[in-house]
Amino acid sequence: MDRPVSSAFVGIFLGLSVPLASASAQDPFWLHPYNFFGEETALTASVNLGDLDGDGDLDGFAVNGRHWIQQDEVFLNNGLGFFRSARNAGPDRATGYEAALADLDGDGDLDAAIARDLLPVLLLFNDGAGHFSEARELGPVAQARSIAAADLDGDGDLDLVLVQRGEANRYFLNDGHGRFGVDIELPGAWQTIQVAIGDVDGDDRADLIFSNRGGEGVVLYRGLTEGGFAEPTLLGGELDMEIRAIELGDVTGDDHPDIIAGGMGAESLIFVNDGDGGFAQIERFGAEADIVFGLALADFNQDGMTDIAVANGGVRNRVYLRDGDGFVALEVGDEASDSYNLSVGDLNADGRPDIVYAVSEGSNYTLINRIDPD
Ligand SMILES: [Ca+2]
Ligand SMILES: [Ca+2]
Ligand SMILES: [Ca+2]
Ligand SMILES: [Ca+2]
Repeated sequence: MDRPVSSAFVGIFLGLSVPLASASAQDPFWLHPYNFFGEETALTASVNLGDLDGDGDLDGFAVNGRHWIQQDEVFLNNGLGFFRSARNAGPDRATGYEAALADLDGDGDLDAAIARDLLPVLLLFNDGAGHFSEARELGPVAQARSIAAADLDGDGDLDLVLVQRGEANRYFLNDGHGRFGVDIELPGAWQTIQVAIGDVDGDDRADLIFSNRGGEGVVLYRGLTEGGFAEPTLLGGELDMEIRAIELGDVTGDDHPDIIAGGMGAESLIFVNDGDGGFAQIERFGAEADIVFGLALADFNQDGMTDIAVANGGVRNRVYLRDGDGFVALEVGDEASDSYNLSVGDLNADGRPDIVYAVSEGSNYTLINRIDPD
């Protein structure tokens, strides 16, 4: 059963919205009262985007609870970029940090694999209309913090990489029908929080990059052409900084994916890809005030250069627009928010990438991109 989104909250907010309304005419990232969604008590850890009900617009899949027990939710886009109705995702309340949205069973719709704290992964299969009632568990009980889907073995179906804080991270190979009979532990164990996947060295094999808490740095596992992964490499040596967020994408403009690592009380890092998947050069960006829990990449101002949006815990969120060799910083979003993660996608189909912030102790919200192309 679908339910309307947060009308009580919006009503209260509208009564107090004078500063917002006056600022909104100029804001490059528009925060309308209808952009807030989800209960403030839901402890949302992440909201991922995908067309879940098959009507062509991007919907949100919110994983709620973190290491407490809450109900995950699907938020449906009304076609104009607003999440105005919600439904439960999955049959039960549980812990949870993140969902990978991918067609796991090969029937053409997006399914969800959810990383849950001290519970196995939950696989939820989409009926094609955005209902996730068929559930199956996968893997061991661990402090799962993140999960991502990619074709790791090159057989055309989407496999899963699971982050297990304090234990070996692992991956599961798909048989093409959403069954994951192969479960492999990667060597090494860290306080891993996030994973990014992509081909950094151009051999058409997916490589894995993990970010670790506690000053344990950033670790790269190269995918091997014969299958499996090489022994891990620690990037940048002993970095002596707290890193939770990791992303992969070409920021320097040479078409080779760079590795972006978020700083917490420190500037963030770009490990610059030398074109062969070497990362000896490190650039810094951002502010020492940033407390980066999440990173997302997009060309927000459509100038051909990739920009970086960060989700900050306890301080203002920021978007860093790439400008030559540096960045121009924009403060964005709700001043009061304490963001835990973010996603990027074109919510209102105007060609401009918008932002969704997941707020653990407050309402989630979207920001509609209104930057005119250069
Ligand atoms: Ca949709
Ligand atoms: Ca499917
Ligand atoms: Ca595969
Ligand atoms: Ca740009």
